Amino acid sequence: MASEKETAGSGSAAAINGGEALEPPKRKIALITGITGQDGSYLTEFLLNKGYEVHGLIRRSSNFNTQRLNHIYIDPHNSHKARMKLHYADLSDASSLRRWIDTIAPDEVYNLAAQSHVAVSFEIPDYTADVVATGALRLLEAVRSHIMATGRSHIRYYQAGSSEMFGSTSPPQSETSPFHPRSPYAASKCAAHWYTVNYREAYGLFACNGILFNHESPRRGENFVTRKITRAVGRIKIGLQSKLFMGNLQASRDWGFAGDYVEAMWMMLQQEKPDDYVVATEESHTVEEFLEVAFGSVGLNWRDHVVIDKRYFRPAEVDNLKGDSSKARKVLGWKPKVDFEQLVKMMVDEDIELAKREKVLVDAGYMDAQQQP
Ligand code: NDP
Ligand code: GDR
Repeated sequence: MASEKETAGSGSAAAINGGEALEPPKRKIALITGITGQDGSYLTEFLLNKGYEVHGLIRRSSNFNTQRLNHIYIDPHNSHKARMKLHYADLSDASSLRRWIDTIAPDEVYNLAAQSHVAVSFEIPDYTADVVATGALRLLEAVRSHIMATGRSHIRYYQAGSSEMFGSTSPPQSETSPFHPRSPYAASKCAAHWYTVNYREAYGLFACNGILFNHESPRRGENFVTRKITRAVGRIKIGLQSKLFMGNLQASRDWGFAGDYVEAMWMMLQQEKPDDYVVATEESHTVEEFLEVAFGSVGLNWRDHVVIDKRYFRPAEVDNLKGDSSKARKVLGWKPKVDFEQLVKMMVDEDIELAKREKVLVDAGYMDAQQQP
């Protein structure tokens, strides 16, 4: 949790200059869409630590969707302490986006919201395009009209792009590799990428595309392959399940740690000029290798538990992603701190602890072993 004494910018809070007290530097204000997601939660922690005031747009759901933020949430009634504020909005609702941009008047806007599951995008293509592609356009337009109305032209915009845009283009993929999307999700991310480039070129908006390769963490959604595996490892080790149903094990991904990747997002917006950057570890592993390391780390053999189920294969697959992030390393000075083995171990360790807590509930009769909280 950030210290309340920290402030954005480089100066101290109340510098004295020749006996004259200066105004404390104003906090920078960030607006994050998708704040309740994996990256949103890490980015919020990162920005709070830098002294920012962080506003997040959350969508209405029938259950609370703020689990990943609970540990940093401070009741807004404690307004002098609460530096993270949440507001209802939706990427499918242009009026809500414009209203909050006008009200919050952010310095930096991070567009992380998305229907982010590739396989699900084949099931709900129309909705995926609306949120991922047109949603980004709505937000860019809200920022542009806010600048036109207020003259606040210093606003900076980050668009969450994806290695999925490269699709079937051979590795290593860099900023100059062609896009060949293989899903409605990836095609929508390509549209969002080009909307962002267009707003930069047409209106001079400080807008950056981060082309991020897969990044994971103990906060990863449970239906992405890494977390699905580490959740199963935890539950199998503790005796709550025995089988794990999987799809294509030969796909290869460049997996990094989400905590490292949100720093690159911020770094992009601190440069003199807006640009697009690939962010990747430059190491690729198959899903099978992930299984091997994750099960192996707790003395299990994945072959004793994994069952291949055709339903998890996709109509079109992305076979091999491995990024070339030399531009981000050179220009931003970014590099990953967590390697593949450390990432897998971090996720397995957390999911073993989670499974132990589930076991207590199962043994007490409060939970069915099949059920996951
Ligand atoms: P998550 O799926 O964890 O989070 C997505 C976020 O978007 C959630 O906060 C979700 O809200 C929100 N959201 C979904 N639909 C809407 C909507 N209609 N209006 C407003 N908010 C909405 O994704 P990640 O954190 O993993 O990824 C962040 C971004 O980066 C996404 O755009 C993703 O496509 C992109 N990306 C991710 C990579 C990765 O490996 N993680 C790699 C490259 C790009 P709710 O909590 O209510 O569901
Ligand atoms: P991806 O992530 O599609 O790369 O998109 P995901 O973890 O879903 O799949 C990675 C690879 O694993 C294979 N796979 C399975 N995937 C899932 N989800 N479930 C399974 O049971 C399974 N078995 C095998 C997949 O076929 C695929 O090849 C993620 C998302 O975060 C996107 O939002 C982001 O843009 C990209 O990463 C970069």
